[in-house]
Amino acid sequence: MHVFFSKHSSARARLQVAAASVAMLAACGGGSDNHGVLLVLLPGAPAAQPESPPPTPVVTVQKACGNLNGQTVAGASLTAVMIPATKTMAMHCRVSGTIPPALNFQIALPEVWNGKLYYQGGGGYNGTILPLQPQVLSQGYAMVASDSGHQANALSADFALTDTFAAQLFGSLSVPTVMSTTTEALTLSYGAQPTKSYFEGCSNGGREALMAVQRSPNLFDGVIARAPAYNWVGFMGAFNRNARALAAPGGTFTAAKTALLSKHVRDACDGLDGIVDGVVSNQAACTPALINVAALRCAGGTDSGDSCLSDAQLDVVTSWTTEATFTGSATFRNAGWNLTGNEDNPGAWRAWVTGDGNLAGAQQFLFQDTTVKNYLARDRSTNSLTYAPWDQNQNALYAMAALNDATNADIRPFLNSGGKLILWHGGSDSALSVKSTAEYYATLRTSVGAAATEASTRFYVAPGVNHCSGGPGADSSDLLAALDQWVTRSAAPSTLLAEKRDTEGTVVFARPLCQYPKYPRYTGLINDAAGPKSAASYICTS
Ligand SMILES: [Ca+2]
Repeated sequence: MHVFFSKHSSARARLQVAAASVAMLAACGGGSDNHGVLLVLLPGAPAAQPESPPPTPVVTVQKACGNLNGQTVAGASLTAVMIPATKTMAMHCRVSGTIPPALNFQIALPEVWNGKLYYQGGGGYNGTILPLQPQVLSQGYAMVASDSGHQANALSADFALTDTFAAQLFGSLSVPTVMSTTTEALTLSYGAQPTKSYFEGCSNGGREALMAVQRSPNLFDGVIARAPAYNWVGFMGAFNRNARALAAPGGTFTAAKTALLSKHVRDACDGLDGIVDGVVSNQAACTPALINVAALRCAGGTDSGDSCLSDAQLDVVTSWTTEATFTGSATFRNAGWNLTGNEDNPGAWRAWVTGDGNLAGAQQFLFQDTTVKNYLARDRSTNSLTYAPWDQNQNALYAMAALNDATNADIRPFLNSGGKLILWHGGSDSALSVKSTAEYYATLRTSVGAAATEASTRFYVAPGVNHCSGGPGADSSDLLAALDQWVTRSAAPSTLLAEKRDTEGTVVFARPLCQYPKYPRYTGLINDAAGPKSAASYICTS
């Protein structure tokens, strides 16, 4: 059941909305316009509770939509149309607009507004508005997303070479700009600002999340940063190093070589978490000494087939697993990646690192290549694999960091204003390293103190999960519900639930989603078909 106000909305907000609704109704012809009013009572609430305010009239989505269509808000002309329900998306009002010169955004108004706003972050170098999430809309959130100010493929940074303002919007300005317009639009449509505003994003959207926390600390009540690309300089530099190792003579990783490496890691580490399930959940115990990659070396170091790795291929593994540091700043670094045993998952090394031998098809190569061309060399004819050293143009490096890096761990302004932060990272992420997020979290704890860290932040790692989603692990958790409970009811999240669903949405198995550095350890029966699928068969431990 949808309710316009949760029991925990502030009285001040209720009064503001009630007054504004009355004003709006008056403007529309007064209280006789009952078609425009939907009374919704709290579920199970007594009808006459003395301390409760009277039920508040709600602006219907049709009326809210009509209030916006054709209006100009912050220089943006709005088009608002009702979208009928489909199999996958509930009925809603879709509001489209462009903040001049070229920042396109879309707002979705749900059938019954819960009074809260959900800002959905982007991905890669943005350039398009990502599809809105049906499950968030169906919970009654008003949603907003943007293309961050330019229109292009998410793998292209061409905008950064030619359009300084687009580069600033991408880096940090698009979110506060769109928020300002969205808040104004919601006020126009409902006569009320949102009671709570949340941001959630993954990958570059996770970077946008941390950027908002660091540079716009009063913008959101709660933020979910998943697999955040918070360190643009460090990540792109590490991508470049990995790509160069793969491009070196003999460095190519075919599917068979990746499978060889993955099985070697699983053989060493899969069972360390109490169950051989194809996922190394106890990553901390899976040490380099235990894995012993050197055991895979071809005799003499020269490639002699699919059952061993050449010295050049071992150099790729070294580039992957070791930290990378670059000249100019202590933040110009990357922690390196874990060997997880899931490198051979289709969404892992093939997609991001090796291209199964076609390096130019791997996304790490593509991202570092467009970054070198447009931010660093500032010349699109530059070959990113021979652009060395990668950190040669210090001015360009500083400029990119100033635009894109969200490495500031002193987030006290956000925490002191009551903000809550949830970090999440897939344990088998082959794009952005979970070790980097762990590093940021450790620095955050040092910067704000253990007490504030415990009181207002959480960090979850989902073992066996690829970049943002996918992989053999349980990749689905309701972080938004956890955040909302935390913000509105002061119910701090602890262990959460992670599920693996099939394409029909049916739960295949579940795990506890543990707070880092804890991991889910199997405590159920051995040789039990059902036990491993149930979250109750695991405990979070470290
Ligand atoms: Ca395991």
